[in-house]
Amino acid sequence: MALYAKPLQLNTADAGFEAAFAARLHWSADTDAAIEQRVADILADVQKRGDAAVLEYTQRFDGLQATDVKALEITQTELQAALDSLPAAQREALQAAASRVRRYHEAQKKASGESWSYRDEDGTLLGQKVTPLDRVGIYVPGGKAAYPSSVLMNAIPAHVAGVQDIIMVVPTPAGVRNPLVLAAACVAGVSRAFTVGGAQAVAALAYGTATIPKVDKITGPGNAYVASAKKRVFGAVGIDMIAGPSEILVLADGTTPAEWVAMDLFSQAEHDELAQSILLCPDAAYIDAVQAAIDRLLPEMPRREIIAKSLNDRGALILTRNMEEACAISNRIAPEHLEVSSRDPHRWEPLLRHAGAIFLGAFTSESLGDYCAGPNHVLPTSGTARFSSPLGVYDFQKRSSLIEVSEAGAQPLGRIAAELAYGEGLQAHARAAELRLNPVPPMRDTQ
Ligand code: HSO
Ligand code: ZN
Repeated sequence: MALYAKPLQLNTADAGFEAAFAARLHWSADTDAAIEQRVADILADVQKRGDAAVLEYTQRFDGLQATDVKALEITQTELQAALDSLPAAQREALQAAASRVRRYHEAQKKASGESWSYRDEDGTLLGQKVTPLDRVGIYVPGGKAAYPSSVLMNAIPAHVAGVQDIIMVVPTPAGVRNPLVLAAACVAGVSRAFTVGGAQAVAALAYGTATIPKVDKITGPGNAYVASAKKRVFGAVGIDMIAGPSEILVLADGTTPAEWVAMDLFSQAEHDELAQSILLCPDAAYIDAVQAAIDRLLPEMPRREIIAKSLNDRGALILTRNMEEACAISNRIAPEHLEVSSRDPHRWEPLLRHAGAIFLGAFTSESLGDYCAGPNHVLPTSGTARFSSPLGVYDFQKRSSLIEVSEAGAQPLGRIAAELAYGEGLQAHARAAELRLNPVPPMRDTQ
């Protein structure tokens, strides 16, 4: 069978554009009822039987034989040994990526993650105190999609935020550990790691067992079981997001070599058959050149089967009337990754409002952002960039309001509060405010 990748070609000037565009974008997050039920059972069982249940599921699903969950812990010595035994080039790349990601998140903390306060003229203090979460759990997928880069992207912002305990869980089928994942955990400052995965790992982190500590928030991607488990434990603990398939949108003015853009589309498509790669461009000849580059380059790609399926089922090359229209369509899609592959990216950037990450200019391939530019690669998918943000230091912090009312400040505030409290029929509220007035007024009836 000939292998080809022909993303759907659309033209915004065609009458059928809107319908074809909507159909191509559509992705259903429908969950499977059987998975939901199994996950609910596993969560309840781990909550009830703790370590014993974790051990049983780990044996059953991952074929890991152990007599006790303690034996599933990866020690700091083992994490360090994994780092030490990497080939030097890989170790250096991991460390270089980690330090750039750390620097970016430190800047993020400085810009928006610090406590602040101000005083009224009468001395009353108002402010916001920012504190890190005490303990977080990081889920790292095993198997096909075991990404050491995702260990960095989850653990480093937690570490920068000041989280004391970062607990990593990673499924380890048949006990085969991924040395790059362990090395990344070491570099990123993970405190403890367990070779446990699936819904049972999420349950252990959410409820705690004798061996695995209960955390305050669980972050990190996972399969359908993990996603379902995270949704169910939300409330008992915080979660980051439920990620859909990965996406890239390239907005091109036709000045970037077509091979570069074709490879950027491939780089997202190779993640997953459900991944979505879209090109928006006002130049029909350039769209043909990208399609020709796809035809030329695909046969060389080891993951060509996945790439082809992703591009054929979900990809699109869209001819627009002009760059302004391309920007407007990009805003409607609100893509996870948006490349502005243009000679003049700063001309278009002000028009772009909704995207997880915006990559400006021909040299900024998404893959640089995936690994080492600095910003986080855990990004909102499926249009959720309309209302949410990349994973960041702020996801590992929380805020408390601070109020200190001076005696002078209690006078005007007491009168305002009492008036509103009587209006709400809440006399104790009114009196609590009035007792601090000088002189204390007589008590009123509520109206
Ligand atoms: N593009 C992926 C992240 C990743 N890429 C990890 C390579 N490794 C989701 O944003
Ligand atoms: Zn990627």
